Amino acid sequence: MSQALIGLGSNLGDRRELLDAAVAQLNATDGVQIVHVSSWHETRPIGGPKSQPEFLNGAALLQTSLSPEALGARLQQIEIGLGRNRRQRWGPRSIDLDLLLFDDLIRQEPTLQLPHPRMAFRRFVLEPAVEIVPAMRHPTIGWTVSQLLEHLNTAIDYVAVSSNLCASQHNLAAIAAAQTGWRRIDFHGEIESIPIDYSPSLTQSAAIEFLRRQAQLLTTSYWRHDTTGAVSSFWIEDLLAIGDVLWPGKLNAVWETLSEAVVRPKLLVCGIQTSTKEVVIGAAAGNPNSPQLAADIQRLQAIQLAHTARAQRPGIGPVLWLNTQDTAGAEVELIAAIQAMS
Ligand code: PH2
Ligand code: MG
Ligand code: MG
Repeated sequence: MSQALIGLGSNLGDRRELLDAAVAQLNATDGVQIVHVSSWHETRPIGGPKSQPEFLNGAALLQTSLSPEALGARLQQIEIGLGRNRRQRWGPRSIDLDLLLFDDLIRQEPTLQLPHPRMAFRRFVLEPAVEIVPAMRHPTIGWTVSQLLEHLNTAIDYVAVSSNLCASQHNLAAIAAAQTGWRRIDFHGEIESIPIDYSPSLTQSAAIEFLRRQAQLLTTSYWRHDTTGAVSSFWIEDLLAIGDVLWPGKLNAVWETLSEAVVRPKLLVCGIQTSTKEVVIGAAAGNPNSPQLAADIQRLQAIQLAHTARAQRPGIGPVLWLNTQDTAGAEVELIAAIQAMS
């Protein structure tokens, strides 16, 4: 038997009746028993068309002998039976049933993503979920549902837009700042868009100097007399990922002396490195005929891997993963994620 956490939402028709019907149909499914259902929460619509109706959101814990694929298919079947049609992403819907957690499974497939990729920063998901499964753990972030919600309630308003976003981090940080009214923090170094535009001429001592300057921009004392939040067009661990590959242990040793005073992002925004194409373009932009190109590409790939490993390690908190090929889509995702936290 597995435990599955489901998110429920409705903003069309008799929302309460539709949600209750979905729960009843789930419970009547062979191999599924409902264990707990949260109360229904009235929530502001996040993303999608303007002036769509308010949502009613909830969460349900169920016990199941079904596979995650079979449960996902059953959720869709119930959605269709209750009049759901998928005309528009994040558009109004009679019923939305999302598989949030399935035991501690981690799956990254087009048809099945576990945990749900946006659950960790959505208040409309976490507030109902904490009523029924406060101690259920998010398997990649490593925090419980209760800790995730506590994070939204207490973390300093600071969004870090990683420079692994292939130079779109500046635009995205500007959009996030405009959306929130928060201050922008830009780092104007010689290596603005690390690690994609990583320059082989970066020395260890320059990297340490940049790390110190970035840390200074992010010290808690910087926030002390200021009530608004901030958005940075870098993540301080961008540099550490370069260090992991080029000078193992060296930047980390410096970071240990600085890290305590540095504000951690409430939300980290990172690019998903889907192919090596970006790497090749980034490297070739410098010198397409360089005999060093193959070695540079290999190093860049290692830096990207180190970067992803850092962003995925437990304790980092919620991460919004963006497709670096889809700039317009990334903006929409980022705005919605920031709204979903408030
Ligand atoms: N679902 C979405 C997008 N926006 N907003 C609220 N308040 N509640 C939702 O369930 C919701 C949303 C995509 O599934
Ligand atoms: Mg949904
Ligand atoms: Mg859905």
